[in-house]
Amino acid sequence: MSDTSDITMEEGEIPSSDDLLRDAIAGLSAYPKTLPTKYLYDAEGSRLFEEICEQPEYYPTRTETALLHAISEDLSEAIDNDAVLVEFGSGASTKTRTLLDAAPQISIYVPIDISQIALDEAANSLNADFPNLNVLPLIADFTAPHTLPEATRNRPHVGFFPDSTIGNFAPEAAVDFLKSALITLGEDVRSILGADLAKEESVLISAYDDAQGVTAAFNLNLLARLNREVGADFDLEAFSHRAIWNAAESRIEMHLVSRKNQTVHLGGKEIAFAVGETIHTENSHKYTYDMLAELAAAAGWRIEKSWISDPYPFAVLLMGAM
Ligand code: AVJ
Repeated sequence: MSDTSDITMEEGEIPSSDDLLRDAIAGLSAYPKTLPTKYLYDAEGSRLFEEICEQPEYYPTRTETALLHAISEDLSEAIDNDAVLVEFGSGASTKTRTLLDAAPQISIYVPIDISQIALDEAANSLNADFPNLNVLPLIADFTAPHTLPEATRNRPHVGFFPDSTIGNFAPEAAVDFLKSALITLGEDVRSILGADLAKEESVLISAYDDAQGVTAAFNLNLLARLNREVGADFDLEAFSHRAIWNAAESRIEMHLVSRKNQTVHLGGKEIAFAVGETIHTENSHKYTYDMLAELAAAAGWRIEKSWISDPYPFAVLLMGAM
C-alpha cells in the first residue's frame, strides 16, 4: 500500500538538479564560500541525520523527545477536539508520535516536507499505527506559506516545529518563517515549538563533531551529492568537516575545509580553493529563551507556556497567535 497518491505536490517549489547546480555555483563563487543547508537532506543525508541522532554526543534529539514525553499531557490539554496538526519540516515524523499518543483528539495530520520518500515512509508507518488518524502529506518547502488540504477547513489548527529547526534560521529568517507558518495555519491557532538553547561550548562542539564521524559524513555528503547529481569532481579526501562556535552570533557553524590548494570543476566552471579555505554549510543557532520570546513576538506569536529541560537546556514553547 502506497500513499503517494494522497500527497499534495506544489509545482515549481521542489528544488531540481538545475537549482542545485545554480545555487552551488553561486555559493562557491562567493567569498566566503557557502552551500545552501537544505541540500544536506537528500536520501543519504536524511539517513545520516537519523544516525547523528543516535550518537551519544548529539543530545538535542533525545533531550527534546524526553521533554515532550514529560509534558505530553499539558500539551494535549492545549489541543482542541478534531484538531489538525501541521508539522513544518516533518522528516521521519518521529517526535510527532509522542504528541499523537498523548492527544488522540488530533484527527488530521499534515506533515510538510520536501522529501517525497520521507513523507511516504512517515505516512505509511503512521497509518499503520494510528488507524483513526487521517494523514495528508504536503510535499513543499515548509518555509513558505501554503494552502492546506481542503479536508482541514473549519477545524482547529495546531502547528508543530520540533527538532530545533528554528535554529537553522538566522533571526530575521526565523521571524519570516514563524510569520509564514501563521499564514499557513490561519488565525486563532496554537503552535508547539522545540528549540535547543545556548549552553557550554564543549558540549555543543562535541554534538556537531561526534567521535564516530557521522556528522562529518553528513556534511561531506553535500560534496558527494554534487558529484552524483551535477557531475562535480570533488575529492572527498581533500576536504574535512569542522564545527565551530560563533559566540557573537550564538550559533554552531558547520564548514568543509579544503585540505590543500585545489581546483574543482562543476557545471563548466572552475572553483579554486586555497588550503584552509572553508565552505560554510550550516548554522545551528542556539538562542536563549529571551531571544526566542523576542523572535516569536516579532512574528505575531505570544508564549502561553514554556518548559526547559535539564541538564541540557532545551525549550518547548506553547505559543498562541496574538
Ligand atoms: C536540523 C536542527 C535538527 O542543527 O542540530 C545536526 C541538523 N546538523 N547535526 C541541528 C544537524 C548537524 C540539526 N537540525
